[in-house]
Amino acid sequence: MKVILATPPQENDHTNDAIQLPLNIGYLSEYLKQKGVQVITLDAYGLKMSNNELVSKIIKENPDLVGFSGVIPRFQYLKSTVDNLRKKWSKPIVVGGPIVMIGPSLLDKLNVDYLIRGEGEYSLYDLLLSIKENKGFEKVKGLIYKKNGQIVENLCERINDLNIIPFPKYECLPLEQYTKFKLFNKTIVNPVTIITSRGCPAHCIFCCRYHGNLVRLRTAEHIIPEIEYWVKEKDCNEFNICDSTFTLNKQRVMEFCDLIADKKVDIKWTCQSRVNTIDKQMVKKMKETGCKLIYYGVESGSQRVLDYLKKGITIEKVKDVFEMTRKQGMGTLGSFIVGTPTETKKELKETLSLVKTLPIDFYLFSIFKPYPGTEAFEILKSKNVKITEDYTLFGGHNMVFDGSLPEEYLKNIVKELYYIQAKKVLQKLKTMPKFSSTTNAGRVSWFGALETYINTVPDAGITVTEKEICEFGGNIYRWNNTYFIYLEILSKLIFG
Ligand code: B12
Ligand code: SF4
Repeated sequence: MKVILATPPQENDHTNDAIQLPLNIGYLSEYLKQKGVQVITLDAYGLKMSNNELVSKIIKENPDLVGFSGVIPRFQYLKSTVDNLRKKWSKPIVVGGPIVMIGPSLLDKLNVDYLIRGEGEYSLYDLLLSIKENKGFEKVKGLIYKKNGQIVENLCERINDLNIIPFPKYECLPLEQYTKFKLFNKTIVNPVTIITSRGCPAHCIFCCRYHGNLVRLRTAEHIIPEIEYWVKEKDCNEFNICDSTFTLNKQRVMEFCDLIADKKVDIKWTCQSRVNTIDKQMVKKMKETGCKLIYYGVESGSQRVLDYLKKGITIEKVKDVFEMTRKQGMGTLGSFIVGTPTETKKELKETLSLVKTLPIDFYLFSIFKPYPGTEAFEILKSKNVKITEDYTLFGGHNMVFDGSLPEEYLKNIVKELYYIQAKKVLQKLKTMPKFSSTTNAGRVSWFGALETYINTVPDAGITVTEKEICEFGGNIYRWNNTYFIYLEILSKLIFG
């Protein structure tokens, strides 16, 4: 059978220069290929294909099934792609990924044949077999479909042993476009994103925990060949480990670092952590094996709000861990939420003062979003709080429910914080050797803008003008969606 796996286009949403490899369709296609299925991957999101380009390509290839991977804020893009495709093509369409947290109503909302909830490797293959052999769909785990007009939801099953799932090699994708790009007349290496676990044991009410609470870890011995593949075969030695909490299991982190050191694999990497799952011994070892930056989910400077969010951490621990990480010479990135239901202005100010005093290199701010499928969504619904169904609004700095603090107030706070950060980043960048200018007139991109500011301002020590801060800060604010990638790249410029 022939299958196309695609991400929906982003249309005019960004003009960003850095993209990440799509793990979702990457994992699925690697598994299906291993089973002998012919697979084409079309990463319309990353490669900025238009809706029409994607649809024409699908029609030309005429597969037996198309699978789209979706996230909630991109609902509208997926819908217009499916609408366009449906006008000219009538074979089965299946949708998977976190967008399925919207629930079975998504079948009709998107006008597709199937949804797959949870991990897709086994389920997608089973679905293909059921279609091919014209069998029933009862045994396809996680499948949501219609039988005689009625919606049927099959239970989903977690993959227990991740070591038997092949890692993605993206053979259908133009790798060069993902792994390198030009900035300041230099070739910048864009990290390869890898994932080493699924599931998270924590209970944060704002998180969809799409892979469930049960944590499955790939062993250190299983991760190293993936890293070696990229280093040896593809000349890529920078990695972003995007597990929700890479540091969950200390022994595995230590084994991973030991193996990197033993095999003398020369890499740079970043990962995400939670302050109650890390210690000095780990950070020290991670640093020795090339870890440059740790991304901590902090969320709030108010203990009451942290407890409301069920984050399971304390402000004291946050302070200690940031201190310790900085002392080890490691870069830090923290993410924060403003506008949590019940949050007061006073509590929000506690977050602002925490951010201003923490030894933090970069931060990410978002306005609280009760995503469908989260505990927060259920809490608000049970209190009859109105939550928007315009899913696109979930993607940016918007208020999507009737919260306790006004939207404009929150937006201004986030802007102000990004301006403070812009100032710090610009100051750091300006102390570095001057980059030669490559700015193309009319090139509109976040990096283009950054490049212009750095290069057009005279070398006057580390003075940063108000105008620069406003423009740069404004861009950071505007490009929030892929901001994480930019922060990683900025950190690379700063930390080497
Ligand atoms: C890496 C990542 C990114 C990368 C994406 C890189 C890329 N090209 O894909 C970047 C940084 C660019 C990014 C951006 C965004 N992200 Co993001 N991201 C993640 C992260 C950390 C890992 C996702 C991942 O790759 N996992 C590994 C793969 C193997 O798992 P998976 O994606 O779940 O795929 C499996 C199943 O879902 C299923 N499946 C997936 N697709 C399909 C398709 C079919 C047909 C089938 C059958 C099955 C199937 O099978 C896969 C294999 O088992 C998750 C959080 C997390 N830890 O999961 C958030 C997450 C997916 N992101 C999220 C969001 C909201 C965004 C943004 C909208 C952020 C924003 N505010 O703008 C953007 C949108 C980007 C987009 N794709 O359109 C949310 C989605 C929430 C939701 N309910 O929709 C998540 C869950 C974070 C969170 N907790 O809120 N993100
Ligand atoms: S926000 Fe992070 S720590 Fe909290 S449940 Fe989600 S993945 Fe786990």
